[in-house]
Amino acid sequence: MYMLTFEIANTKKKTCGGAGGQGLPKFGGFGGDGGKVIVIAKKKIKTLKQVLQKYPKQTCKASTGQNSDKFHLLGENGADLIVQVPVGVLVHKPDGSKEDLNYENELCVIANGGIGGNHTTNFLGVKGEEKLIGLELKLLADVGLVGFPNAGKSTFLKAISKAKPKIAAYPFTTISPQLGVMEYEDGRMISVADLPGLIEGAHQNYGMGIKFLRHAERTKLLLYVLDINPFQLSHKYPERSPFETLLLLNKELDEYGHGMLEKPSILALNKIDTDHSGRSVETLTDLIKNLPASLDQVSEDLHPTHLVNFDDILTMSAMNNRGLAQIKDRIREVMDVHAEMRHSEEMEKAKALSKYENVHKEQTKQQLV
Ligand SMILES: Nc1nc2c(ncn2[C@@H]2O[C@H](COP(=O)(O)OP(=O)(O)OP(=O)(O)O)[C@@H](O)[C@H]2O)c(=O)[nH]1
Ligand SMILES: [Mg+2]
Repeated sequence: MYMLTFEIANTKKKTCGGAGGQGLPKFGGFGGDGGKVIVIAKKKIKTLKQVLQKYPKQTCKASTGQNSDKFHLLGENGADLIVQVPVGVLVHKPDGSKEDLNYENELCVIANGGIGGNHTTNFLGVKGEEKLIGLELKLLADVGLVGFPNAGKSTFLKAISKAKPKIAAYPFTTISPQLGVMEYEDGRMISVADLPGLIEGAHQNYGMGIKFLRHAERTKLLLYVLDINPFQLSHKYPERSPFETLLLLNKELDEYGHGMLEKPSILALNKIDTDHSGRSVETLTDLIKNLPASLDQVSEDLHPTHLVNFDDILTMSAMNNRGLAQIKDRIREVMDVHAEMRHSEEMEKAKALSKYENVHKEQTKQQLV
């Protein structure tokens, strides 16, 4: 027999797999093995609440292996306990490792059942493993907001949706992802996830933004929010120019991997209301547009290995609602262009595959003739 507990948000739950069935020493009969506990991703399951509803009891059991008896010397194996979870679940395992279930039918065996009684176990059924797991559903938002602390991500979310995130003039105001929905005049809706700020060294586990980046993995577009003013996290950190901050952000996302830099992306230069002469925005935009040549303006340790290639660079004052309509429109356009491109690529692949299959069929036919 084995057990697993899963923790969903703040809910804890235990489930048990089956024990191995008893053997029958007199006739050398083997007990069946206990069932496994398996977690499988299914599109039809939308929320973790559904998982909880399916398993309302504190403890759920998978089947025990059948005992061996005179008429069935080989006891049947116990049925597996198959826990269906939404696609995008992250399974936290007891050893601290995590497993992503990002696709339909992707599964993960949590623990094996106990083996059925046989000569090696004195014909006694063995207990299965006991496991404690956590299930976490990664957010599914269309757009992810990434940026350093204090850049104005939450201010942007508040301005473009009905969400009411906390906003304050100190870093790490947002400590957990926040969701909002942008509505367009024609009824189209695009969801936006505001994520806790990233800091330099985030990929080495500094700060807490990195652990929330997984919520950006499934987004279709990243909106980089950058304060056009210099940023200094604390006296322990050097003051960074906005250009340096952008490069550091790029570097952190690059180190994180998971295709972050390949995602469609827009850069929003925020707080333009503080740039009275307009010169800061101009200088910064020039530096960004002149990448990679402009890298020689900053020290080498700030150079990202791969540079992000923005679909667009726009300016805004999230606080004063300036530039937001344009950003909203561009988000939609860029998302649609990329969706169209992905669609055409898939069609091309499907076409190439069917051509290959036809040629292959033709060749096989000729060989048979
Ligand atoms: N002047 C000006 N201030 C802004 C603007 N946008 C945001 N702010 C201010 O910047 C500060 C930080 O804003 P937040 O929206 O909390 O920043 P954040 O990026 O969510 O920060 P974290 O949650 O710490 O990652 C707040 O004091 C905001 O009022 C802007 O367009 N102009
Ligand atoms: Mg915030």
